[in-house]
Amino acid sequence: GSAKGCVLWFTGLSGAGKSTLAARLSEMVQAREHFVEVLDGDLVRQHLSQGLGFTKEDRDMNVRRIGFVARLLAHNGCCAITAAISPYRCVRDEVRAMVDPARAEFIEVFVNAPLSVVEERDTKGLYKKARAGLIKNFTGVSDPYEVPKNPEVVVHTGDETVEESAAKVLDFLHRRGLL
Ligand code: GGZ
Repeated sequence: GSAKGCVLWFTGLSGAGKSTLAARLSEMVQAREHFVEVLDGDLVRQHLSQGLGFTKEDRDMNVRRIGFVARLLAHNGCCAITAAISPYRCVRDEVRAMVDPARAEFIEVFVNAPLSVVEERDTKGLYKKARAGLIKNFTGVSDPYEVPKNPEVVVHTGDETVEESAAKVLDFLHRRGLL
């Protein structure tokens, strides 16, 4: 494979399909014999960001930590896939700026599923709890989500299958010569 690494930065609402897509893409990249690592929101919050909550300060800290590790991996040729809501544009741009373009590419993937769709699915029942006021500061309900302005890739997980969305991202990596 190519020596250049990448950060595949997924951003989107809870339940939009970031983790599913990250896992599928990881398989596809691995199948092309390229080093790949997934930094998934759940595991990160269990280990790297244990104790952090969902205030703006805590989310920003969480996203910066993920960005720091993703950068280390990508600078060494790995494809680092991240899957956190990362709701604030400013901090996403901050982690983008940490990546040295000579060593790796930062690819922002907007996992764009409308709130109506993720709320209707509500696979974990979190939206219902958020609407009932049982979870405070819930992204999309009582906390902001800032839509990316210039993402490299947009996937519409509300009307695409996982395979279709994953193929879009993989195609982008191919066209950039990263696989
Ligand atoms: C948003 C929350 C919240 C609040 C708990 N707001 O579907 P999930 O459950 O597994 O994904 C969500 C996850 C979000 O953590 P991230 O690390 O991705 O967020 S951030 O990037 O903003 O730091 C959800 C659950 O944690 N969860 N409370 N208030 N999501």
